[in-house]
Amino acid sequence: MPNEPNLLKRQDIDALDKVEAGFRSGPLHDALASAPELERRSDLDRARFDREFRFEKRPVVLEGYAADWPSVREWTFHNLAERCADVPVMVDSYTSKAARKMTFGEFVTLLDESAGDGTSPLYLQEWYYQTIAPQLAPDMPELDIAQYDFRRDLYGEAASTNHQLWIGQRGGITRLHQDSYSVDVMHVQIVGEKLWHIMGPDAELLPGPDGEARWDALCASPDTRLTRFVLRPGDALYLPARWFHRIELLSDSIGLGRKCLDAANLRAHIHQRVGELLALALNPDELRVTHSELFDVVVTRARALADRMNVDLSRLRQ
Ligand SMILES: O=C(O)CCC(=O)C(=O)O
Repeated sequence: MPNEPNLLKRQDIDALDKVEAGFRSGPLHDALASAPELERRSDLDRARFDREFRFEKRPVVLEGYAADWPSVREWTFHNLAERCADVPVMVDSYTSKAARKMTFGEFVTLLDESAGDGTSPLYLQEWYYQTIAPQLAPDMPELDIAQYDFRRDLYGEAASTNHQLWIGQRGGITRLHQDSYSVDVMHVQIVGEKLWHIMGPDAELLPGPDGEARWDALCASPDTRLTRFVLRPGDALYLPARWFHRIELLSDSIGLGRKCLDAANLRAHIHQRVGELLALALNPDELRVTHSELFDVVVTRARALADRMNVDLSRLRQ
């Protein structure tokens, strides 16, 4: 432990298991109930949002901001299943042992059959639906507050519209993490409710004198800025780059995640992207061993980016 001053920023599976265990029992779990609630605002237009939150890098829930979206007004698991019956999806993709392919129709049938049977909740995480189920896109119109997303200028239209749906059963969890590449998170709740715990980018998990992780210190430290809130249908969340977040489904739930690159974070974004590509190009064998869980993800992301940017991987220049 003394050599691991900040478990929160470690990426390996053991460290992530310890972090998750801290959320389930012990001092962190006990303190979470009294964490302050995130500010909720229903009076923000784009200019005010920019001024009071984005330029200040302050998270906020924009209450009811997407309440008139067709998806928020009309979607149910079953009407989605009728519209996407044969679309292939990868369920529980975040848990390598549980990950499995099925059609969206089969996924919804499985949700019905397994509800309340005591098995692990099913979660279709990070579903990039736009290319495979484009019929859903008009139900989730662009947010005007997200127009600052610089990825369109950097990578082109297709690469910038990689929004994801998160569809799962009550009890499903997305573990504490930070999004890569210094992008802001925008998340719209469509169906059901989700509990979010967020922590500032400077959150530190320092060992105490006995060498054990001091979870209680995590709650008390102002740098951590541990905050909680429930996202309800029609709510939109703005979470600035590098904030940690952990999500728990309070009911069966559908949410839309989209990322925004703030031009203010461009330097950090490019640095991380280029760093990752250089590591892949120059050090693949070692990375495969030291980052076995992450390696394939990074390669897949790099391939998707090349594809969306029309990069011919068999050529050096074009
Ligand atoms: O809703 C979830 O389970 C996770 C969402 C998330 O991590 C995101 O939108 O960045």
